[in-house]
Amino acid sequence: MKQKDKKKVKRYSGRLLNISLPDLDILDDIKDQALYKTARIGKKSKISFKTGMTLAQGRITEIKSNYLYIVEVDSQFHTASMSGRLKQFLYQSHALAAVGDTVELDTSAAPDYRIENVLPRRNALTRYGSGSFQKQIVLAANIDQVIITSSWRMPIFKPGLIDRYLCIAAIQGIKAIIVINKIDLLEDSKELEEQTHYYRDNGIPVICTSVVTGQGMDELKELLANKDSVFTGHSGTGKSSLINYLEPQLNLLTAEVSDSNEKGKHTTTQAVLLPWSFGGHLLDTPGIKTITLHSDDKAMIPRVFPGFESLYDNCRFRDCSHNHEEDCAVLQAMEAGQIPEERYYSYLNIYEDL
Ligand SMILES: Nc1nc2c(ncn2[C@@H]2O[C@H](COP(=O)(O)OP(=O)(O)OP(=O)(O)O)[C@@H](O)[C@H]2O)c(=O)[nH]1
Ligand SMILES: [Mg+2]
Ligand SMILES: [Zn+2]
Repeated sequence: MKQKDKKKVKRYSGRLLNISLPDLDILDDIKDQALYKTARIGKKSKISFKTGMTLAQGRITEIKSNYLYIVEVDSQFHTASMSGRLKQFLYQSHALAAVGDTVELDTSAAPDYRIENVLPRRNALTRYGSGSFQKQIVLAANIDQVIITSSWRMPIFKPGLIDRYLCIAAIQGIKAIIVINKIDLLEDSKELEEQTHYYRDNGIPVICTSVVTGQGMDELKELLANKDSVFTGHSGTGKSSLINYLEPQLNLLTAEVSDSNEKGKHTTTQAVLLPWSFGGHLLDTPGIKTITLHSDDKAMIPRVFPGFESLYDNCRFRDCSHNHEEDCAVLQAMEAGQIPEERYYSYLNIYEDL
């Protein structure tokens, strides 16, 4: 609206009469307190003036739209909306809440459920949009481990993406497990050993699985039991297939990988938190092409890249980027053959990308 047009808009000047506003004393009580007055907006969103609520604690299992969520309370699933107060104060965080968040649900007006509080997160698996404005995307909150799912062939094993995921997990303090699926397509076990021993040597579990032969499935199940795990990785690597194998009644949608370009069809489109019958939860997620780290995390990469933690302290410079510096323990380890060149260049690739 132009400035001069604005003047033409007439304000309603009458007074509102005969409106009864019950139960406003409580507002005065709280709003006059010095503590409320000086609180920051983020904090105010945590203070509710509603009365007569019945709050139940639950967990977000699925996000239907910006403001509509599925919340599990004692194994019952409810569709719930976000309270206006949270919408107003949390909108800057792009996503009001993430799958896995613990929330307080007002059940007093059932079946109209409302999320009245999002409780603080224990952790969050986060990635960032590419582009200069790095929008935060929370994949999951309050989880125990991330299952980095790759396939040996169809699509071909790409350790570079695994390295990225391992860095993200390390920065966010979440345990990571590497799954190499479709191991029935393996022809040369020496090649597999060459590509994976580095991770095992550095204490990262690597499990080779196949839903065709059942190889490795017991081992995988053991690691998943009684934990909350997020399955992530390229489209078509078999995330949904692995889950279906372990929990057939879930019957998740899967689709063949294209023969010509070895690309998955992005079959899973929603991240949904589901319970395992053997304890714990799973989160199947849509396959993604690449993952971007936040530029603020750049300084962490030389320290958290798999296998670098123990070497980092031996570099001469405290902020060594393991690139050109003198007396760099990582460069020395690579020259001595302790770090495969491929892993080192994968590190440089991630580091220089930021
Ligand atoms: N040979 C072989 N094929 C498999 C195996 N696991 C899955 N597949 C096939 O791989 C294709 C893709 O599997 P999905 O489970 O849909 O893959 P996804 O990772 O969930 O893919 P998105 O949902 O697109 O991210 C399907 O045709 C599966 O039958 C395996 O162990 N061996
Ligand atoms: Mg899937
Ligand atoms: Zn160094």
